[in-house]
Amino acid sequence: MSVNIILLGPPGAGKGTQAGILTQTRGLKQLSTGDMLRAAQASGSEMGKRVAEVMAKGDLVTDDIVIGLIREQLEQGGSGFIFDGFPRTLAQADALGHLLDEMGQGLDAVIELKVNDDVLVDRIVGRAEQARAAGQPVRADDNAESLRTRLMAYYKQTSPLVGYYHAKGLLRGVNGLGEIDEVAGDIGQIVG
Ligand code: B4P
Repeated sequence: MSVNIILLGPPGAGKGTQAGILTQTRGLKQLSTGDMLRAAQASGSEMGKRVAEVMAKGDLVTDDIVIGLIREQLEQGGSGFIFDGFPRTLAQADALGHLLDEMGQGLDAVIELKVNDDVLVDRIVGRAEQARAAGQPVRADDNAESLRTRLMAYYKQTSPLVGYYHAKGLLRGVNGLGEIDEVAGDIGQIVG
């Protein structure tokens, strides 16, 4: 049976990590707006150039751009999606609801990964240090200053989605502080 799931949580909560695991274990299709935006930048497209500075600072990209990216993916059809880092605003959440409605589909669960700020900072700084040590490129937004902006954007613009989805009976909280496998196990119990 295919399910549509949202992974919600602050930067570094492990949304991308857990979405990757779900694609392997459940065959769900990962729709990561962060990855799509980074791919647009890497391609040198006009849109990629427009979002580069916003993302490097840690601010949210405009709703119309990210909703457009998700619409393109959903128009290709299918079911069994894992929305990774989308929606991040109430406008995006409303748009997703309409897009799924049009496809005759809905959401099965919204999984909130709960991690405290200290751990988020350690993880993101750790990822930057690991990349540097391996001679790999460091994400432009993986630095202390951008992270502060990313956290502020989360608490101001994205955290209202917790109440929004709770009211719809879809919200499931998961402790994101455990080892990656432990968190995956808890998510697996929800996804079924
Ligand atoms: P994203 O790409 O979505 O990145 P993120 O929220 O910062 O990280 P995520 O939670 O996926 O953490 P990860 O698994 O990588 O967004 C980047 C930017 O794109 C945004 O700031 C914004 O500018 C833009 N954007 C994206 N979507 C948008 C939208 N819808 N609207 C507007 N703008 C949008 O994990 C981080 C690190 O922690 C990794 O090193 C990982 O290995 C480690 N880790 C994960 N789980 C762990 C665990 N359990 N224990 C220990 N370490 C763990």
